Amino acid sequence: MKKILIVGAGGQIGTELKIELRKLYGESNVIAADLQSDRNDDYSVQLDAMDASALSLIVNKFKIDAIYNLVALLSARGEKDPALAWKINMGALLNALEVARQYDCKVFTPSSIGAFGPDAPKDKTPQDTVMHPTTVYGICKVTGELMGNYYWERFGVDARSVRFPGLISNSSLPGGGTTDYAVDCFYSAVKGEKFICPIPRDRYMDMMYMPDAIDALHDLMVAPPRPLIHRNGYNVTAMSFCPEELFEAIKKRIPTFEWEYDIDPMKDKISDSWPNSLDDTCARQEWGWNPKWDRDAMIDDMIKVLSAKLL
Ligand code: AKB
Repeated sequence: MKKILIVGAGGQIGTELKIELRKLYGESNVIAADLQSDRNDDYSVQLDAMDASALSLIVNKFKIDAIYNLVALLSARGEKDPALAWKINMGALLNALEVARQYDCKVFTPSSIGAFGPDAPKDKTPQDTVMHPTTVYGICKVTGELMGNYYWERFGVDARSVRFPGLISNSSLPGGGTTDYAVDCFYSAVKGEKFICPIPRDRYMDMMYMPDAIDALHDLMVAPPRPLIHRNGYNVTAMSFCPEELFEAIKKRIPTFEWEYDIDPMKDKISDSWPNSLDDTCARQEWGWNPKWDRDAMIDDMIKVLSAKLL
C-alpha cells in the first residue's frame, strides 16, 4: 500500500487508525476524509461517503490504492432508524467497492460480532456458521461481507474484512453501539461518578483494546492475498467478559467505583442475540492474528491513560 484513504476518519476507529498508519506510511500518504474536514490537518478532505463522484475524484486526485471504509451507524443507533442505517451503511460500502473497482484499490470494511444472530452457537462461535442477524446493523454487516466476496470473485477487487467485537479505546468514544458501556464505565470510574449500566450484569460479549484492532486492520491488509480463504470477514477477538466481571475488576483498582443497572430494552435484546465469544482460529492460521492485550492489561492501561487525561 502506498496511498491510503480513510473514509470516516473522524470516528472511533478512524481517529486512531489515521495516527498509526501515518507513523508507518508518512503523513502525506494517509488521506483522512470525513463529513467535515480538519483545518489543522493538511491531508484531511471533506467527503460525504454517499457521494460516489466525490469519492472517485479524491481517489483519482491522490492516486489512492487502499480505501478503509469505516462509515457506519452502529447497532443501537441503527435500530432507531433502520432505513437510514441501511442507506448509510450499504451506500458508503457500495461506493467504496465501485470506486475501488474503477481505480484498482484494495478495500477494508469492518464487519462485526453483530453479523451473527440468536441461532448461531453462543460460545466460541465458529468462523463458518448460520448468520441470521436480527438487527439492521447485522443485516448490513452480513450483506457487506457477501458484497466484499462478490467484488473479489467477480471483479478482482481485493476486499477484506474482520468481524470486530466491541472496541475499547482510551482516546476516542464510540457512539450508538451496544458495547459502548465497556468504554463509558471507565470515564465514570476515573471521574468518581456512579456508572449506570444498560446491559444485564451477566451478559457476555467479546471485546478488544484499540491497539489490537489497529493491528488487525493493518496486518490483514498487508497479508498476501492467496492464503486468505475467509477474506470477508474473519472472526477476531481478544477477550470476553460480562459487565459485573469488568466492574469488579475496575473496583479492585479504583475502590470507590460504584455502579447500578438500568437495563435498556433495545440493548438487552441486541446483546442477547450476539455471541458470548468467537472462535478466531481462521484469522490466526490464515494471516497470523495474535492479540497482545488481555482484559487486565487493557483495564490497567485505560485507567492510567484516562486518569492522566481527565484528572
Ligand atoms: C456495536 O456495539 O454496535 C459495535 C459492534 C460490536 O459492532 N461496537
